[in-house]
Amino acid sequence: MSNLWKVSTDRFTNEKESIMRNGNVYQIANGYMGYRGTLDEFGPDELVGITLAGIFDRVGDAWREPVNAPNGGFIKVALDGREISARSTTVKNHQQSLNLENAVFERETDYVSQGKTLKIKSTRFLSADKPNLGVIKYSVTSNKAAKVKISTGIDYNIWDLNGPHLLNLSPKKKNGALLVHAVTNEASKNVAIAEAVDLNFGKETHKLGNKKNLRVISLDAEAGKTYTFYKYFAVYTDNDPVKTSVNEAAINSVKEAKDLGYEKCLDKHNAQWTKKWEYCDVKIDGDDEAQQALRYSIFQLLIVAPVNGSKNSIPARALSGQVYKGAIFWDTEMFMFPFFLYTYPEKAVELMRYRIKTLAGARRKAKTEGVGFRGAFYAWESQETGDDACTYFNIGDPFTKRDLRTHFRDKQVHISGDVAIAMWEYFKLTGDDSLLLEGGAEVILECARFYYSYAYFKKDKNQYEILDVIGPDEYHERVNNNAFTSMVAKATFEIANATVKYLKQKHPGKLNALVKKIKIARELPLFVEAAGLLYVPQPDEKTGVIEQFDAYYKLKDTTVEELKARMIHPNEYLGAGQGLAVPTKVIKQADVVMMLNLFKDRYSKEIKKANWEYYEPRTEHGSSLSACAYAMVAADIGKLDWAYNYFLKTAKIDIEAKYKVYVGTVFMGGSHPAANGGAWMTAVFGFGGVKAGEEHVSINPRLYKKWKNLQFNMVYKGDRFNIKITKDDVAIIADISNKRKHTFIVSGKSIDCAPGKPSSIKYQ
Ligand code: IFM
Repeated sequence: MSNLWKVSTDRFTNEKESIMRNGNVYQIANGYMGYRGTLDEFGPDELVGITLAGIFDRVGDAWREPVNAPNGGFIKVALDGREISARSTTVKNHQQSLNLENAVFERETDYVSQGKTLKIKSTRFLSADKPNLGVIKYSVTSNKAAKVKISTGIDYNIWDLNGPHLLNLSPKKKNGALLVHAVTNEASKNVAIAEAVDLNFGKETHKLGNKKNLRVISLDAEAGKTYTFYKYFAVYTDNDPVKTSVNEAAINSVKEAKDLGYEKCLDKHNAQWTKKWEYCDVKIDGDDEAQQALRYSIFQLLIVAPVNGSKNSIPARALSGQVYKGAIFWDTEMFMFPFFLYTYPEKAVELMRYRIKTLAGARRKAKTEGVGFRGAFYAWESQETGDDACTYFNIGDPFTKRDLRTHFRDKQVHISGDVAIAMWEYFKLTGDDSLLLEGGAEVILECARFYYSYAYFKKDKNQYEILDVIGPDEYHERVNNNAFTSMVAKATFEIANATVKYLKQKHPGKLNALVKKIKIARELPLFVEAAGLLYVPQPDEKTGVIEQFDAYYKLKDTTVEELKARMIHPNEYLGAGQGLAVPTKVIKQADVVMMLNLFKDRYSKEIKKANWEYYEPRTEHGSSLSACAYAMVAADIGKLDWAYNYFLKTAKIDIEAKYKVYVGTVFMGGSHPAANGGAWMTAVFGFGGVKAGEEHVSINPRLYKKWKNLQFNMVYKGDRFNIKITKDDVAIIADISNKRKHTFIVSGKSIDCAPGKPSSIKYQ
């Protein structure tokens, strides 16, 4: 593989599905917005999307989803009066690429029209330095003298799944900048996009019409001469802390960028990217395929990391569009958060602040869901307020087109514990208690409170049970004693107890104030009792297998293949009321295996092996979250070939883009940041065998045979380390700026890593 920092193609396939998939593969983003990897001249038919983070809207009864902004990157050329587009003009050559080093998208296309060849070249990036800003360099060259017309500006024909979200779209030209202002349908939030160009050829006129605010540049192009211009666009909404108005902010932003110039904007952007990769890259020596897939996965996470101070989180389909309502699921805490926690804690904290911000919504959900509960029941699909965007009928039946009742929203209660676990991990691994004090402790106690009110106490058994839930395996709804969920609930009680203990010692005044504020004093001893008496299904004494939920063993044993052979429609959903998997043991995704990975220290290798071997043939992997759990546990139990295959499956999901695009009647064509996080976890936790705890970091390497070495950086308790694992040893370099010495335990051998001192230890 030639360049492991690039993803590229030299083909344009004029077919909607390919354009859709490429839109995901080549997307760029900067945490504030995503820009799909579409061509400059494209519009809503080609699914151009500039999806904004953290601003949502609803139209009528349709699903609430993130707002897509008008496209300030629009550029279309006409050659001798004929419009040029990859959809309608002969494409002689086409190349497009995504540079993973700095999230820069480039395309170069040679078009043939009326006997002339027109070369279009463009380069675009969304600034990592100024998150509201997008920058484009664009050039045209005709091989023969020609009349060239370049129409560029803002296209406010917007691709929406459930829109239109922007009303009163009003175009303007002000002091040389183009502007489109609009308000969101539901909350009347202001959204503005401005555009400016730096251009020194042709004659410019202003043109409005067909939902476009354009400048049209006409020129008599000389044969073979390249005409280049620079374009800046900026998006502002009421979510931004603007001093004047969103209009002013957007216009000022593009003017400033234009004054600074393309190269300087790019330099600043690149400097941010250098820092990102310095923290987050993972090097695999000896396996280019794995290296590229993993780097691409890391890239996917980096482009959607929330902007500092935004208190935003990462949606399950990132910023690749409005799929899954742009909502935040457990995907973030369980699959993406570990990557940020170990490499880029300033982003991890943002993800947690989002959960603090949405605690009120989680409280509302607890009160109103089912019979009404106490505490915090986090939204299954969370948007900006934390109220649940998940509907009770969340999947459509492709046969009848009727909506199917699903219980994701009301019964997938493990979500609250997933949040509490991440909150506590942040404290444990950073040693920074400020997050606990700014609301994290409150989140944890409210999650424990929720589970206490959800649990049943069975007097005859003297145990608490968590009944009527959905575990990660969504094909089996409303089950009792799901091992994963119960274990997460138990851990939540333990974490709540540990939080109280810690605050009592270190911040007694703050603890008292919190206990008073949320009136929880009477419940605290109950959490201690529940942590001890909560029932979690245990491994069978003979087989070691843990029953996924009560009476799972009574279901029909069949194979995934047999089940799939019975499908009538390629998109039919296997769960909900009547799905094919419901009466069988076939599960959608890792469930018990997910639990064994999450709580890896609590189970022996034998138990992990028994369960992995039992559940693996029964898992359909109908969710992109599944493969990495099987990969990590496989690595843990020494099934390295299996681990590797599952690793590639999770790591290649978005670079290969072969995923299904419909489940039931729901469009799912977006990217998969949870699987991307799973790829990083499999490399570092799985093959690297890294686990950071309260006292030390342990490393139990199990390098894959193809890999000569695995190298990565990590942060622990605020200090940075570079770790290189070879076949025989582990070399650790503690950064010179580290504040203190830390203990690493490599395959059972303890090693003290002092600032600036390289240490190496043989593990074979
Ligand atoms: O959170 C997941 C869930 O586990 C399976 N269905 C898709 C969701 C979003 O990725």
